Amino acid sequence: MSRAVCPGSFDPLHNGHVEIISRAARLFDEVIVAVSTNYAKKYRFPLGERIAFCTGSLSHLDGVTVLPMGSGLLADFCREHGATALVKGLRSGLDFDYELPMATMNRHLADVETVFLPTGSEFAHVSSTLLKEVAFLGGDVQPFVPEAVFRRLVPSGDAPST
Ligand code: COD
Repeated sequence: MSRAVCPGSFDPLHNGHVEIISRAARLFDEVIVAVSTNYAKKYRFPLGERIAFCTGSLSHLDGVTVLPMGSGLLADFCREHGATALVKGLRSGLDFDYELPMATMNRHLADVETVFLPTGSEFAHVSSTLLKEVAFLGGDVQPFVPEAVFRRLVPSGDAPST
């Protein structure tokens, strides 16, 4: 039984995340989506809502569960849940430079391997931070987020007229 963790803030979940988690679910028997809480970080959406976005938008995927990660080490979370791999999406070389030291550290801490999946080109420019800014300024983010997230990012639920 292979078990992997897809970690993130998911503040909020977007379709780039969903795509990577879907692909991870094809590679591993079980995938745990671990939603982080870093008390030094300011989130737009509280943990319960970030978990609800993930649970609601990933329910069609077999073998995928959503759990809070807590505020400790991701390596400890992997050990506690018997996961031997982490799955991360890579949008660019910048992501790789940021992720590589963490991958090496997580292997050192818990003997957990990191599997990098290249992002689909349609999501290579997407991040939670950018979507929050574009939505706040009235841009159309509907193509990039699940419906439930769209309704919270754009409270009227309508795409802005262009
Ligand atoms: N397309 C595909 N994948 C994407 C995209 C996209 N457009 N955007 C993001 N992703 C993937 C990336 O793999 C990313 O890692 C993941 O989705 C989650 O993205 P975010 O932005 O929600 O999450 P982050 O980057 O804020 O999450 C960081 C972690 C929670 C993974 C990190 O802070 C962590 O490991 N924290 C635990 C503390 C710890 O152990 N620290 C020591 C590390 S060695």
